[in-house]
Amino acid sequence: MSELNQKQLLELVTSVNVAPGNARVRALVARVVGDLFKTIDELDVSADEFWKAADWLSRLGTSGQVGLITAGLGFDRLLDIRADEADERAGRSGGTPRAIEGPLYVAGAPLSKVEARLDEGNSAGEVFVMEGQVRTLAGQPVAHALIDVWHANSQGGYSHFFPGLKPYELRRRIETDAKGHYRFRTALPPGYSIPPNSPTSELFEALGRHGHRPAHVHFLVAAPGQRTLTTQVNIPGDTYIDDDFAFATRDGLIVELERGVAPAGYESLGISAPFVRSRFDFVTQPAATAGEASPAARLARVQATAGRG
Ligand code: MBD
Ligand code: FE
Repeated sequence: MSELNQKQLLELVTSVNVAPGNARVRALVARVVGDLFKTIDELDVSADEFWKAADWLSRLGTSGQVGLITAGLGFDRLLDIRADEADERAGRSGGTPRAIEGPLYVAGAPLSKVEARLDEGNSAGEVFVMEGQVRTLAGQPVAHALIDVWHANSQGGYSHFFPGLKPYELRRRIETDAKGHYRFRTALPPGYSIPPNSPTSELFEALGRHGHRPAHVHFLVAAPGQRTLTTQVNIPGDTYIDDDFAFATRDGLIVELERGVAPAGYESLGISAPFVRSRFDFVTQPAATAGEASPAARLARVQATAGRG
């Protein structure tokens, strides 16, 4: 092959092909590779630095922590900001704000009607009940909405990602009643921290950043004809409530806690002593397309559209 300068190399890398390939992928790769070539040149990246980064990426991939890095570097929130901007341009507003899904969702949690216990009797932490209604923008109840809820245990760990939890522990799907009502019992969660001694912690240490999220509970709320809502609520009083490593906390998503609520009426959730309650209604927008009403989380969405570029 002939001698090449940097510019000629980039030109070649982004143009050689034996088939058209996928135009969108080609455009994105050309842009990203071009930006990286430029970064390497302008910041005078050494070969050792480059291969150290490549090794980190390989280890990140095998660790399954790519989603922690996307969240911690702001990409997940960026996509939400862009979705909010697109909504504003389209004149769509109102309802419960969206908040990032995060990397720790697992599809297929056990399904119950109207109420559920997420903690499976494993009651470390304060007894916490969240209850409310799913409503439309016009205030109508959303009958038989599906609420997928998941959160961390008292150690800040999520089932399927952290040792010592049962499959689907602290994960449930709850179908609301005809009036859109739901309620669940669980243990009031603490915050989350990125795993120590991991590719993720290596990067955050090098950036001089912490890897903590304030206490939160995740939701995916879906119903026919309604736009699927991915959101999170935050528990007030957490040190990191305004300093989330994933930049995902939002106004309107910090719940109020009522402490010392009398147990009467909560017997079916195994409650016989005062507990902590939060009332929270989810308000969903009308779906503009059938796809918007799909109950699929982000991974299932991309898998469903795989091959469409
Ligand atoms: C979490 O629990 C989380 O919600 C996000 C967004 C990133 C890492 C851990
Ligand atoms: Fe989380």
